[in-house]
Amino acid sequence: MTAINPVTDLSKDGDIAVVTLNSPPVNALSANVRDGLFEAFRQAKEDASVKAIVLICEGRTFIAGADISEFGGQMKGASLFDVENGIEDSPKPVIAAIHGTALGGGLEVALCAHYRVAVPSAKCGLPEVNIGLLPGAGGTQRLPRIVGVEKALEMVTTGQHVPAKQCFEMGLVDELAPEGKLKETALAFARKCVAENKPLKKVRDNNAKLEAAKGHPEIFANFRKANARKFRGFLAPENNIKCIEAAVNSASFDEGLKAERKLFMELMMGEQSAAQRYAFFAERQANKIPDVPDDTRTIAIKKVGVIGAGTMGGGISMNFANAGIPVTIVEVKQDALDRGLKVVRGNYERSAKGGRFTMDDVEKRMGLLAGSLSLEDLKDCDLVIEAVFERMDIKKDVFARLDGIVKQGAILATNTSYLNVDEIASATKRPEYVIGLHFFSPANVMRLLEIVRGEKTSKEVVATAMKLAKTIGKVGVLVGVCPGFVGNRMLAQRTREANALVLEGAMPWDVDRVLYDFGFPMGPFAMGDLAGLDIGWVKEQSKSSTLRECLCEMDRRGQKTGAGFYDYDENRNAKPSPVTEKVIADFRAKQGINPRTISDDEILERCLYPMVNEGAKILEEKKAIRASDIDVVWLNGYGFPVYRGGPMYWGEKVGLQKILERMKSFQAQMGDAFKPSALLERLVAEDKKFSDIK
Ligand code: T1G
Repeated sequence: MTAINPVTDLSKDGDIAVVTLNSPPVNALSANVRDGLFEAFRQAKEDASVKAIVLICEGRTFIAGADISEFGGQMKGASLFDVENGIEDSPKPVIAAIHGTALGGGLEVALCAHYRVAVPSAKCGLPEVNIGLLPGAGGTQRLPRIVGVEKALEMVTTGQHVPAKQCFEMGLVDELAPEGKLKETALAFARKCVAENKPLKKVRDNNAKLEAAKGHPEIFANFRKANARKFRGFLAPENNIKCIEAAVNSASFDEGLKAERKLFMELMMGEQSAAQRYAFFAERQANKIPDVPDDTRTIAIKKVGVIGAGTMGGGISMNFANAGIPVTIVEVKQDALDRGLKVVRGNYERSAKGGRFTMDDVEKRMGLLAGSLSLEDLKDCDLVIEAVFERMDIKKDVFARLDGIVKQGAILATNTSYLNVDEIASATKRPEYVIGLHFFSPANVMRLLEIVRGEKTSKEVVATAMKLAKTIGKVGVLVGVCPGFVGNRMLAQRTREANALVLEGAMPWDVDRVLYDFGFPMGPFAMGDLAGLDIGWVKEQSKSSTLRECLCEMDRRGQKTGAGFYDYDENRNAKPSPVTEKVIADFRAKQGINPRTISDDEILERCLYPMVNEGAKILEEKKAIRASDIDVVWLNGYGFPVYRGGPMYWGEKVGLQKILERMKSFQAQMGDAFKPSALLERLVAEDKKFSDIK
């Protein structure tokens, strides 16, 4: 065994060389890894006794891509192209042995090997699009040569991780190894290549699947059309598509490579990829809690109780069933329980119909959900989550009862979206075991989980909740107790301004258009119609005191009634409503408001700058650990466009000085709702950014 460098070993098993990488956490192609690979393959090729070469990785995964943390800096060491050419030009068979994930540059390196062996649990993908890039080391030119143009388009624009079995069926993997037998299988495969003098097939030379797509531009036109909505605002998907087009239309592999390089650099030098790479690390940074070390003891969550089988309770329960954790769902009435479980089954069956999993999986998941009408059935749960009505008295009563029923050492969690978790905890004798788990509706879909740390919540419970978030596939962000925590507290700023702008002269569809064009999936008024304008509305108490009340009183309660702020056709397509226009005109008249024309710029500034300012207040009050956590909340819970990084990242790009000045000017015109936070003032005075806050 020769240590080529700290992360690369070269050894021999008979006449087969084995190049082993061991560069935690994911064997990313850092300078060290590239240098090690380049040198190891050089030596293995020079060694006359070596007849074939196996590339394998230690640790949790095969190479998971280029080292994203190196981007933007001066690249040192061997280039990835040097490494790839050194492998592809080898006169001896090279076999890549894949476990875990072969992603991005990792799959690109594997595609330069002559053959690929993988265990069934492995996955392959080119997920660069998720960080605003594209496979810039030949991936867009080699992948379609194996899997065909249509599948390549899907893989590079979704970044999907394709299971090894599918890769094998597509020819991306040449042999599946039994789990735990990857190295032996790869060595045997290498020996077979030598014994049978197997051809050293280079993926780059295989053009058959490209030929089939030549002269069919409709493949790309149809793909663009089918995905226009999903790719809206993003630059990377289009550049990925162009690369695949170049593979089909270029006269040679090298010409296609040149096109790929140009399209890659366009993205690498752009703002979107910088924002998306920031978002990638921000999501992982959110797992780090300064006073809760990684090795903090956690509580094993083997059995979960959920109180409430409504939309939230059912959605929450599905997350645990999906992770194989049994759930007891408690309701007060049998019909509510039955209805809730029926909705859950319906959700699962829709996913099965969509091919996401089998009907077998539906039964497995449903088998993990038990219904009950008694809290007593929760006594041996490790975690109980209440999703009952948003009223403090009801929640405190539930917690007091749970405290007397559920075993000691179990966690009692509230799904409240803004109530005071400390006050809820005060209803129990175990406040250190009380925490907020704020799921976002639909709870089985939305990735964000605001984890609300109470004053007395123990470190073990915090660590358990953060770990549980990952187990159930959520993005957990630790937040502090305050009205609306982080997400809804900032949303309140935007909602207030959106409504004010409509009273002052904008139309709901103006505000929605500006925020939609900014990159949100929909604006606040369309969102209101979708959710229903009558949430929390009480007919008997309604006094036409807001536009919402006026519309609800007219039974214009949103999409469900065919009209709200917008009018809807039978396919729920929205269009601006003359009825709403009149309601607004009458309402302004009653309020003595003389409408004025409001620019798109003012709409955007009035909706977003107060959010940035509120985020600064949240940081001041230590209700979030870092500005990037606030961005993670908005990226994963509210559809903030990831290519803008999140409200705090975007605010820094706009310039804190400019935001401060505009906030002061709004404050002078419209009052203290725009009063700049002390932190914003200080950062501007010191010419610092949110990321400078320690
Ligand atoms: N570069 C640097 N660090 C990375 C990394 C990467 N590619 N991938 C993960 N990490 C770090 C991550 O920040 C975290 O650090 C730790 O590893 C565990 O990650 C030329 C240009 C592999 C599926 O986009 O999808 O190749 O927080 O928490 O949930 O064409 O990481 O522990 O300090 O996510 O088990 C393409 C990105 C790059 C893959 C594992 N590759 N990574 O998930 O662990 S661009 C990617 C992932 C490229 C080429 C192009 C996931 C994972 P820390 P984790 P996980």
